[in-house]
Amino acid sequence: MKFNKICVLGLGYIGLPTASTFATHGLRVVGVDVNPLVLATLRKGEIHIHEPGLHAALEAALKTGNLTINESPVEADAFIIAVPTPFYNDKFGEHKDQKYKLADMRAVTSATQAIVPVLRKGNLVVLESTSPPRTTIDLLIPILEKSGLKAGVDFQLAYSPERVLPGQILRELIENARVIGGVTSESAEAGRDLYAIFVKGQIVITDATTAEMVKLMENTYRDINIAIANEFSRLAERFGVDAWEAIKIASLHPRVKILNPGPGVGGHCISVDPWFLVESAPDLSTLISAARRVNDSQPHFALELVRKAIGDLHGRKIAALGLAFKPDVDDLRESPAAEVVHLLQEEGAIVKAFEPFRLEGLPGITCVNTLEEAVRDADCIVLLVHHAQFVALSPKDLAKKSPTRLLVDMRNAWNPAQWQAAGFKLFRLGVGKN
Ligand code: SAJ
Repeated sequence: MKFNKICVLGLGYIGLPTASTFATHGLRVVGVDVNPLVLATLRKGEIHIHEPGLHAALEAALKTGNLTINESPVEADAFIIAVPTPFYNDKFGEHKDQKYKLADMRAVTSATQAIVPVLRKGNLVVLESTSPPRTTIDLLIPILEKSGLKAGVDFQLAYSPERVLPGQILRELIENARVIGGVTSESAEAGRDLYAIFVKGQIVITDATTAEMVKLMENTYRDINIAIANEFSRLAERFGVDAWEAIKIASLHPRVKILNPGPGVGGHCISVDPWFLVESAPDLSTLISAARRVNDSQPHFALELVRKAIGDLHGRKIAALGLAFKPDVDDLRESPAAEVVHLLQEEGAIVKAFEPFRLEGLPGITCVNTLEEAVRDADCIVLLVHHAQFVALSPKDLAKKSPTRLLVDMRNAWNPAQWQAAGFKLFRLGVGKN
C-alpha cells in the first residue's frame, strides 16, 4: 500500500515523535490533539514534554512544511491512534477479594469515533496505545464499522505497540524491532508498508491480538522479574544475606538473569501494563497480580529500612535524593521514590527532597533546588534514585555538605567499604548484614 498523507491522533510521548518522524521522511502528516494548550504550544514550534531530541525533530518536521497541527482528524490514507490508556482512579474490579485496576479506554474510544466521519475505502487505521487483549477487534471494529465500511475488506486495521524507552524514543522508534498485528494478513501488510517508511529494525507481522499481547507480555515479564528481586531482598534481610551480592552470583548462571530490587516499580508502563492482563482474565492471572502487589508494597519496606536506620521517625530531618521513577529522567509518574517520601512524612519525618531533573517536584513534598540545601541539616540521607550525579558523590563531598553520617541506600549505588572507611554508617536495602 502507498501512503502520501497520514493523521496521527494524540501528540504525546509517542504520537509527537511518530508524527515528526513520518514528516521528516516525506509524508504529509496532520497531527491531532484534543488539548488546546498542546495545539498552541506545538504551533509555536515548542514542545510540552521533555524528551531528548524531540524539539529538534519537531522543528525539522515543521520546517519541511509536511507537518500541520489540527484539533480533529481530516481525510488521509492512514490514521495512527497514540492516545493514553490510563486507569480509573475511582473504579476497581474484584476477583476473590482481590482488587485490580481497570483501564480507562475513553481516549481510545473517542479518537476512534473521531476517525469515523473521515474514514474512506482503502484507508489504514493503526492503534498504538497499550491496550487490553482484543481491544482492536472488540472495541475498534464496531466503532469504525459505523462508517458503513467493513474492517479488513473496505479498510485495513492493525495494532502496533510502541516499545520505545523514554529518554531514547527518537532513536528507538527507528531502530527497534516493530511488531504489527493485522485483523487480516492484508491489514498487517498495509501496516508494514507504512512503518517501513522509517523503521530500520526488523518488522514482524502477526495478528492484532497477538501484537497486543506481545506488548503486555514484555512489560509483565519485567515486572515479575523485579518482583522476585524485591522479594529476594526481603528474604535476604531476614537471613543476614546481601541480596545484591547473591543476585550477582546467581546471575552468573548462564540461564539466570535476575533484575535489581529497589523501593518499588514506577513509570507509566511496567507498573501499569500487567493490570491490562489481570483485568481481562483475573481468574488466570494470579501470578501477575501477586507480582504487582509485591512491587506496589515495596515502598513500605523502604520505609522500614529508614526506620531501622534512624529509629522513631517523628520530627527527624531526612534528605531524600531523587523523586523520578528511574535514574536520569525527569518523569515522576507513579514514582515509588515519591511514595516513600509520602510514607516518611506520614510517620512524622520532616523530608526535604532534591530532584535534579525536576526542581519543582510534586505537590505535598518539600523540594529544594540544590543538594546542599537538602542535606545541610539532615539527620539522615536517603538515596531513592540512582541518578548518575548521586552515584558519583564521594564521602568527602557529602561530609563537607552535611553533618550527618547516616545513609540509607535503596539502590546499591554506594560502595559500603568506601563510605564506612570515611566514617559513614550505611544501610542498604536488601542487606541483612549491615
Ligand atoms: N526497576 C527496578 N529494578 C530493575 C529495573 C527497573 O526496580 O532492575 C524499576 C525502575 O526503577 C522503574 C521501573 O522499574 O521504577 C520501570 O523502569 P524500566 O526501565 O524497567 O522501564 P520503563 O517503564 O522506562 O520502560 C519499559 C520498557 N520495557 C521493557 O524494557 C520490557 C520499554 O521498552 C517500554 O517501551 C516501556 O516500558 C513502555 O512504554 O511500555
